Amino acid sequence: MAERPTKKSWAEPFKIKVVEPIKMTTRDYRLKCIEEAGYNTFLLKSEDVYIDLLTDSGTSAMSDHQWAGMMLGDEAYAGSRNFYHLEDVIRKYYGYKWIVPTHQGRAAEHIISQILIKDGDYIPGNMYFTTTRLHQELAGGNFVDVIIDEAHDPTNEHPFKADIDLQKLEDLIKKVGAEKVPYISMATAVNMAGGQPISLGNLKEVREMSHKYGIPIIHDATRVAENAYLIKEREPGYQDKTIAEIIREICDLTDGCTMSAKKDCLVNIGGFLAVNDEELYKKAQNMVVVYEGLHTYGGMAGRDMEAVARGLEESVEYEHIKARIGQVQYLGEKVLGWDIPIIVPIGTHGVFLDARRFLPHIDQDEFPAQTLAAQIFVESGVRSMERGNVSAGRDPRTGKNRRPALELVRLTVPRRVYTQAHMDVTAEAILEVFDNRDKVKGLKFTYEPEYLRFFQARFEPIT
Ligand code: PLI
Repeated sequence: MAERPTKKSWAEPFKIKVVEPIKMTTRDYRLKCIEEAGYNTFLLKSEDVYIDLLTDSGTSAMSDHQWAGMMLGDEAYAGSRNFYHLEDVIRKYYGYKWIVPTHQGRAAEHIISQILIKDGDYIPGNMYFTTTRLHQELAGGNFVDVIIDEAHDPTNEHPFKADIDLQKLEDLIKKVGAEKVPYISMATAVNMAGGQPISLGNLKEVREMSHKYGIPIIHDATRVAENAYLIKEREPGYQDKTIAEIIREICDLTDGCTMSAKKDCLVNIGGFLAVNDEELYKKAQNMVVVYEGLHTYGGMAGRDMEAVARGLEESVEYEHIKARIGQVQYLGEKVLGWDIPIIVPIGTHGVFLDARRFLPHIDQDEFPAQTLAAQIFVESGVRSMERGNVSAGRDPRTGKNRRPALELVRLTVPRRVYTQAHMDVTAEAILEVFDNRDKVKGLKFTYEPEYLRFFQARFEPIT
């Protein structure tokens, strides 16, 4: 007889209404595909992918309520009713006063960076994100990582690895002077650290420092609901709070946010910038008409804004977020059970394989994580993403690869898209690659673009 369960199972709070077929291909076919894609999973065709864990960005399944909202799109050039609905929802859940819609997160990053950063400024943040740092640098700024050291250690089990090291932050402010620090760049559920949360205890202390030196906090709220769930799970005093209450507490400790709605907000496209300062808002509102579109649609259609508004409301529901993170943890626990090296604690939006320990024979300048992502695709048809030396890019001062401490492959779980069976198949595929890891060889560039090279770079195997 099978063992009786020791804990209660959970299930997704939805049933499936529409399905999209996916196909399994042969290993030979996939080898051809990855060669043609220059060993970069971003350059594969989606139809050649079996289980697509490239990203959780824009890949969510929308609810019937969101799809119904799409039919209520008000496509007026100016003053769309969907914009006002979106504005109301953002004000209600995040509490920011002024909202500038954009087509996605990086457009909001571009606008805030251009407005706030002056040449030679320093922007402290809890680990870099690719597009965020690039926009800060393009505006003349220098990003400085002030996340706690634990975040750079994949084996460290600190429950809030996205916390800011207050000493590092204050040292920087004292060294360069507060006038050279236009804002603190604080992300919730830090992506490049493995989807690790910030604690409210830490954020309150960061807020005190921000007030002490008169430096605002700009929040990357892309996965704020996921961070809120882990606060509820892990931070003393928050167990009885709702996800919505925790989100509001986070946002109230900051001065504005950039948002890629393509993640938490359960849509395929969309984003916004939200701020409390009216002068800043006016500047952003004026800039958005240059780069995106009128200030009541940014880069979104009316129907897209309606889907974001409805998705944001769904994102704060406890049953949704519990199942979402529960599925990521299910996959993580499965691979961890076979001693496959991943980042612990398991994060919010994906399982991050530690390519340094997975492929210890490959030097970081031969791109172990890039290599591993390509190998996983060849062996199984599962698509993942490199988050290591290729993503980190070159140091603009030295021109050398940055060789970040974390060399990761991200198995990112889209929201409401795959079943537990897909997670089982994925875990078994990773195990198979792990068993044959000694044979895998590293990669070298054949083409390296100037900006965000991981998206379009091409490689070939080192023979
Ligand atoms: O892809 P965008 O432009 O909507 O958003 C950029 C962006 C900003 N911040 C964070 C934390 C992100 O994760 C992010 C985009 N992330 C992608 C595309 C990802 O695959 O994780």
